[in-house]
Amino acid sequence: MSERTLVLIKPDGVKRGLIGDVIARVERKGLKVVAMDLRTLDVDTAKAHYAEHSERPFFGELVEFITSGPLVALVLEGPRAVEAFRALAGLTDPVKSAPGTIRGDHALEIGENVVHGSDSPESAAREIKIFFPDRF
Ligand code: IDP
Repeated sequence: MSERTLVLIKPDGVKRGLIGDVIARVERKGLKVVAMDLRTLDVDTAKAHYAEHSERPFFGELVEFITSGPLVALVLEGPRAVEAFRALAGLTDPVKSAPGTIRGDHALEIGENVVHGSDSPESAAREIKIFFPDRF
């Protein structure tokens, strides 16, 4: 059974030239890229994407960061794609993330952890609708 997940290569990842590295890991794993777009988010889209964090103290910072420059939005497809990409990404805190994961290899700060991946198939469906409203 195939599943879809929404992945973002966040502005820090794009700025640091990590688009190719992230996509190479995804493809090496066997996940398929079925949509891809480089864009800079407006504040409303960023707030909608991170709505579940709206009451958190770091929400303002999060929205400011994710709108700070171009990001790459991807839809990946494959068996257990949500879980498969989260395993590639590593933990939210890059310092606690194992070497060999995207965050474990490339980041030190929670706020600048290179990638986003949906945390459940339900979140994936919601997030894919935000980023690619007409595609799926
Ligand atoms: P996830 O991206 O690993 O699913 P979430 O808990 O959904 O992690 O948090 C969303 C994003 O918010 C994280 O990727 C991280 O960049 C940022 N974030 C989470 N906790 C903090 C924090 O305590 N300070 C600053 N940013 C945070």
